[in-house]
Amino acid sequence: MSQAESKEGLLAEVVPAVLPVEDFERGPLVGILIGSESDRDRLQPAIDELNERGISNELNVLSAHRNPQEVAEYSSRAAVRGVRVIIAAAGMSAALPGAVAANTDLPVIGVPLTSSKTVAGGLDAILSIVQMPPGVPVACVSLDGARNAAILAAKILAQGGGYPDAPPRPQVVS
Ligand code: AIR
Repeated sequence: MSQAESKEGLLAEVVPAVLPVEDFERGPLVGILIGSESDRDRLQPAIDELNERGISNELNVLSAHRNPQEVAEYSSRAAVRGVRVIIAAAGMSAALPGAVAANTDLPVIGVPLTSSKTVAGGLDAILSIVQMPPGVPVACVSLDGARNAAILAAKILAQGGGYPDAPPRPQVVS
């Protein structure tokens, strides 16, 4: 097999300016970002929902304000790693979903979070996520709506044939 026919060769042709081939590491279908370690518990319902549906996921702690370069790097590499949806959650001045969307064409689902430090009960985070400028959309679920973000991610994946082989969901019999 020639270099051009190999996975590395094809990748180098498709994304030469985005990512050195040696840095390529396969990622999950859903990438979850949180702005702080203090947000972790509020995102657990999203992880539980994705796991129950058999959807691969990863969680990274990256703040739009404290780690802006890492956020840009993660976001710009996500698609080529195989990530198909990004869930970004933050409290207070929640720039994270927007900062992610500025660096990727993948769909971004924002989760506004309550925070012990908020002065606005979470409305600050909601407005930060909802009020994106024209041309850079992010979806926004309800305050602390981590589970809904995961369900929405599953629906997005189902549209593109990216839905993995998952065990059947338990049927609710009423
Ligand atoms: N945050 C962190 N960087 C930017 C923002 N908006 C958010 C976190 C968390 C809140 O600030 O998402 O909800 C408080 O973070 P910490 O680390 O001080 O507990």
